[in-house]
Amino acid sequence: MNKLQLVLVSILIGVNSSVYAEQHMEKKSHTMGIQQQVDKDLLIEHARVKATIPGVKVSAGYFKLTNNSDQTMTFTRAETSVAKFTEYHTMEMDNNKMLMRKMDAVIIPAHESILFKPKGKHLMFMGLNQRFIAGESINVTLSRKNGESYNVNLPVIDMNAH
Ligand SMILES: [Cu+2]
Repeated sequence: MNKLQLVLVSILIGVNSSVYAEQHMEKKSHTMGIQQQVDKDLLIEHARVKATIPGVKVSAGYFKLTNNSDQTMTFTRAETSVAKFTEYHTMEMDNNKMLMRKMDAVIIPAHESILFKPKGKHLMFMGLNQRFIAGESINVTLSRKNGESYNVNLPVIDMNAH
């Protein structure tokens, strides 16, 4: 995301915050707690991805992933047809700046969960082929190092929602 796009996003968020806050309250009850049992071993909860405005080619996805198996799961790839690049990112403070960094692997120990959330770990979509419109959803394939992959569905939420 370049500087101009960041400014545009900030302006939009600032101007419409009260309207979006109301919509968020409503939407929240719909998206919170939704569970997708992707596989007998993998549960995804509260999955969502941020809507985009025209011209913005990046977005971020969040969810809670639970490994219900007896083995460590190591995710190394993610793909979707609607973005050129999909990466696992983390956010870290560096000299008082939040920096995003690509994670080569996301490791979930047996019977544990990992949380992707705003200002934390996220699934980064870059080079979007289309706008992400609130109310629609996108399909993403999460792949493990051992070759196993899982199809998950991420509902698109307002860009001000969490
Ligand atoms: Cu990122």
